[in-house]
Amino acid sequence: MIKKMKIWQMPLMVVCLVGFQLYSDVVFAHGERAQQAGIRMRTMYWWDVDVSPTKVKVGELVTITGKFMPSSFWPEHLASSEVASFMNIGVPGPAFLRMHSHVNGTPMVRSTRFYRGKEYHFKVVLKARQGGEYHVHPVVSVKDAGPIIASGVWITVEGERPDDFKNEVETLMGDTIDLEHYGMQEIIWFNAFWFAVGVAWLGFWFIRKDPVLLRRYTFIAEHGEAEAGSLISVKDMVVSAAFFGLTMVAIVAGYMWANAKYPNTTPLQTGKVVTNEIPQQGDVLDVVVSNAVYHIPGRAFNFDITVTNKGDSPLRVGDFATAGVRFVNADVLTVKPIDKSDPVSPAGLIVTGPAVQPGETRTLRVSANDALWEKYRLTSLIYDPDSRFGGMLFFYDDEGNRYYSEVGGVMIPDFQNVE
Ligand SMILES: [Cu+2]
Repeated sequence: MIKKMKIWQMPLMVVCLVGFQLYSDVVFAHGERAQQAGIRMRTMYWWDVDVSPTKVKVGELVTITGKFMPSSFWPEHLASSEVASFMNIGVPGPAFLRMHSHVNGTPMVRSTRFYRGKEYHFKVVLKARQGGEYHVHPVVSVKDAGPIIASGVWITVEGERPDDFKNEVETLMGDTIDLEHYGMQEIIWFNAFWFAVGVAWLGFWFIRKDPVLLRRYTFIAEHGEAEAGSLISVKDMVVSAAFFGLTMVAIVAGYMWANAKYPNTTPLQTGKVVTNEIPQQGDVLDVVVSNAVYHIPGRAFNFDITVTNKGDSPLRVGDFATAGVRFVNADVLTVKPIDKSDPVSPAGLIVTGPAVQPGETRTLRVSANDALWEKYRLTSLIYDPDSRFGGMLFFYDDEGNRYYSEVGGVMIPDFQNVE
């Protein structure tokens, strides 16, 4: 039975809706968990992402640094980061200005190629432009594949943008221009002019005794297309010719005006840069994965790793990172979440077996175990036609040195057994 809502119930409903919005953290997210789990797990591994400071005033700088590696298990059906990629920061709206961005010390003004299995270090400096609270993600935009994001960090920007807020750059001609307002008047005038032309053109056809569309449609339906010519009067032709002439004159005049006002211009640069190489990790360990099973009732992902330690100190597994989510072995390291939505499980990784001694090959059981699998919608991997996973295992020696090893393979779902 449907009841009509009483008037006093309406404010109550509004309060409820607002309440849901405030208390649900999903509404704060911006599609970061929407991408297929397989894509998020097997495209980019991100680690050591650091944002400082996380609280600034309008006009102050924020530095974001971190490391990433395109996965060797990059899905076949997805366009590769080796074709064209662009390092960026994902923020809702024009809340920051990007002052600098570097990958391996190479300026990232243009696109580049990021190769699978190679480590890259990035640094992006932002200037706060607008007050608010923002979930900021490092992003690599891959041509034809879309944005591949790291987990986000909340940044609070205090204050409002003053009217004299400046975003100044020096041109190649030595002039200093403020990009906040540069060319704004011309943009407004050009748009207003063409809007007026458009309205006048439509007005001519619609505000008349025999308006276009329906009247003419019925006329042609009755008399056939051969008679269509009789609908166009001499006045129609004169006005159309005048509009055509005016449009041509306006285009040519606009072009000549722009050429006279801005005699030196360069086209937008679309070439690719070659990113510097940095020293990669040495040949310290080999890891082979087997028996990767996701236990659905227990929300636990278990796999065996056969580790060969080629270094000279014992190694233990400290954390497993995949799709921006991090499962930490509390026996090896202590990690605190950066903020309220940092997807880290400080004790979510259980490793059965002792440290792997130098020269030794040993099989260990790894279990990544947390509700984050559900929260980040990674469990949907089991419904993919290609249920393969990828991730990064970090090993630590007694001195705290860290070594990584990429792991991946087929993940088999287990719908019944709880381990
Ligand atoms: Cu976000």
